[in-house]
Amino acid sequence: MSLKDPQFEDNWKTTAAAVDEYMRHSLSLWHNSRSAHTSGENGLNQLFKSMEYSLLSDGKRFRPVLCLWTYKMLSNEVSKALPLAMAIECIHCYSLIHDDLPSMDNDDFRRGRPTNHKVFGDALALLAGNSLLTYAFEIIADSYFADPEVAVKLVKALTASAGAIGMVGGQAIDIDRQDTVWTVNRLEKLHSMKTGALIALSVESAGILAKVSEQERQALVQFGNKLGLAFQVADDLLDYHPEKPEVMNFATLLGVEKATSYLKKISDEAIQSLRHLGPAATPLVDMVNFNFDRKK
Ligand code: GRG
Repeated sequence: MSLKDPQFEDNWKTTAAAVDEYMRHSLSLWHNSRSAHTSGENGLNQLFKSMEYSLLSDGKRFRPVLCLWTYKMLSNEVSKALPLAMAIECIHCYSLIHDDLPSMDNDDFRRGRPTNHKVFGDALALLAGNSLLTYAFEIIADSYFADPEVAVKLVKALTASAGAIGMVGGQAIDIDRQDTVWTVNRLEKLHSMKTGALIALSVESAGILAKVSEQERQALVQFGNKLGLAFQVADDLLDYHPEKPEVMNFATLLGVEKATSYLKKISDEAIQSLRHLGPAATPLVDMVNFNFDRKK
């Protein structure tokens, strides 16, 4: 399966376009509802522009699409999960803005254009990341307040995945690079936290919204963890440059051939973990296969 498969490409593009449309509309409503605060305040206007610059830029929307397809598999509709999918993309975008900063990876380009701090400066980029993170929780509260139990469970899942025992913790391990011996187990741990947690969250949170049983939720988490790791291994293979190998890269550690077999193994395991769901899980199986073949 790849984006060259017309049916898959159509489904992906349609879902990603719905996410983009929803995010554009919601952000604009949100911005307008705060116009009393922003009028005449250049700093605030710049902050909103900086948030918009990153959130509405040209990403794959892997996490929101995964969240929406999981929710659709469980409940046969998608619209209720759109705010959740947007909240997850807000957290993802904040992490990319902060990861690109000079004090982290110091990158100049992201999603085919200059990084947020290159356009708005380091300080505003930091604030745009902070605002996108808090905005994610405002979206959850505003959209799911009618079902407080679901809203609280979502907040708990989001904080666990995004915080110190999830993505931020993974980033902390990542920046502590000195005299460290990297094994496959340690790389798995690092990447399961740094990249995998938000991908697993995209699946698990859809389950929470659909009110699945605890047993089903655990099965979704297991699938999400496998897919999250597979996403990072695919990323490492795409990012591997033998002339300047990165130490924390599965392809550097294992070699390209073994890293590809490892990716195949965890992709197969991810697909196996969906077997009990039957044909309803086909879109998620397609996503695993898409990740295996992806070129960006
Ligand atoms: C700074 C708190 C903090 C966390 C940073 C996610 C992350 C943690 C850093 C990103 C570094 C990176 C490039 C990791 C590799 C995997 C990854 C998350 C790639 C970017 O995600 P994609 O490919 O990007 O889904 P798009 O742009 O398509 O959304």
